[in-house]
Amino acid sequence: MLRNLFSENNPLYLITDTSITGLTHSQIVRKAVSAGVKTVQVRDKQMHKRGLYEEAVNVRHITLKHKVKFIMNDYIDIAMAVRADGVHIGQDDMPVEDARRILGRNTIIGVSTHNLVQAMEAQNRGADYIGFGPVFHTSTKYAGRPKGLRSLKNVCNKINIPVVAIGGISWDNISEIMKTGADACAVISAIQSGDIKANIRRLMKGI
Ligand code: TZP
Ligand code: MG
Repeated sequence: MLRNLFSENNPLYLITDTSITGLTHSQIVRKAVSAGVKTVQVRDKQMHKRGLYEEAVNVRHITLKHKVKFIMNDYIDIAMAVRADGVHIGQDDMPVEDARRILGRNTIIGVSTHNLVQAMEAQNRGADYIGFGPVFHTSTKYAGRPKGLRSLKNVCNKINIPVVAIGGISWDNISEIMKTGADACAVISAIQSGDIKANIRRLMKGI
């Protein structure tokens, strides 16, 4: 079941960033969901935990109502408390096996990776999907040198679990991303800079 994580849905994967719009996570999610996004990740490296938990509760209500997948970045406990569909963890977070032991088989675990070795390792350790990037230059976070479309394609060819491309994805390159075999595109600024619904419609046209 988890194998077809993104295929039957819209492959646009929103990651929230409240610093771009000044909106709350749930306000961003509400707009994105009404424009047709089917996977959302709540990501906040600054917010205190109580406030983030309350936002996660709100996002869970919206996403359940609209049958949208809700992935929580970093916080396994918040994900469990609100019954999120999954968590997304990075190279510096706890190993996938330990997250799996806590979360069980039915919770999606995604792992950020930046090269094929990390991607293979995440797959072998039991991740349900990997994020791979940054594919293109991004100003949203310091994410190292862009990996480019060729390495994305190579990872997609060699990895059996879904691959979510990330980093600098916008309406003018999203079709190239999808041609590499990526299963989904994670987008921050190209959705949240300006009119969220219009940006989503434009991105969806490019897929
Ligand atoms: N991980 C790798 S690149 C990135 C993250 C969180 C930021 C992507 O943001 P944008 O604005 O879509 O380039
Ligand atoms: Mg993390």
